[in-house]
Amino acid sequence: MSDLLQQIAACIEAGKIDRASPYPPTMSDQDGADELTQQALEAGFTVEEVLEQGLMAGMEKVGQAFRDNLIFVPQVLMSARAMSAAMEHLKPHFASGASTRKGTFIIGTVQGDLHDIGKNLVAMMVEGNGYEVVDLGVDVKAETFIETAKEHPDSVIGLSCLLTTTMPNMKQIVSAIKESDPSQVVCIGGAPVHPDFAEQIGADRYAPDPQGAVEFLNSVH
Ligand code: B1M
Repeated sequence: MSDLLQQIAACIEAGKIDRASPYPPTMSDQDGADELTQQALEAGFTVEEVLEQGLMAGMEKVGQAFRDNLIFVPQVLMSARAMSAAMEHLKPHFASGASTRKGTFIIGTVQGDLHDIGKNLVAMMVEGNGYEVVDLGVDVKAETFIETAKEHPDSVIGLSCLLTTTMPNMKQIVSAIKESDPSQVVCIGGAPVHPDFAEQIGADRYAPDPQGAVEFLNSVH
């Protein structure tokens, strides 16, 4: 793997946002995820290479260290901030430039869950593939999804969830959406969920990744 992509992964792992950031002290006066991502794109690395071999590779290590109690929430938050700063550089590369939209995708992380990096990636890629995206953010209640869908007829709702403890909330939200409008199409995703769970809770589709969400939307529209 290239040095530059390894450096990006190291910045995500260490929570080094940008050159100006004093955290971590061992990396002061060095470029952070922000500058290095820009440099990688300018050097000709593809968005996919930067995302997979840089950002996601770094975040994977954060996840392992967090699980093993080697790092704690404040450090993970710094990594998340570094990742968000880097993702800002990827956004323009996903922009479709299409003047007419293929449809509307309403996305949010379910109630009780504050993880938004994966959800933001899905939103970015779906938008880049020609859909209008209404991003409701994190900790979103069933009523908010339902009210927003009423404002956007023929939309598809996407629910993200990263915690096993918020999977029951996802179930409750899908039930409430379907009760309000049985024809409302709902797609779910996130690390702990799987196709069988989608079927059990009455969601129309499980998407394993952003591309899966795009493919599902293309099949609906
Ligand atoms: Co949290 N956290 N976290 N965390 N966190 C996990 C999820 C965890 C697996 C870490 C671990 O123990 N190894 C663990 C969950 C364990 C479990 O449920 N079994 C965990 C925990 C326990 C917690 C807290 C409870 C910790 C605590 O307080 N003691 C707490 C909960 C807070 C809450 O939500 N109420 C918490 C807090 C946090 C931070 C706030 C510090 C931070 C989030 C910051 C943010 O998002 N702005 C954080 C982070 C960063 C993580 C890890 C390290 C990384 C998550 C991430 O962004 N991954 C994570 C460990 C891990 O995942 N390895 C962990 C990168 C992202 C691109 O991947 O989100 O999976 P992901 O998205 C993927 C796919 O899942 C998919 O596409 C994306 C791209 O491929 N996808 C969809 C996602 N949504 C989709 C929707 C779709 C389709 C595909 O269609 C609609």
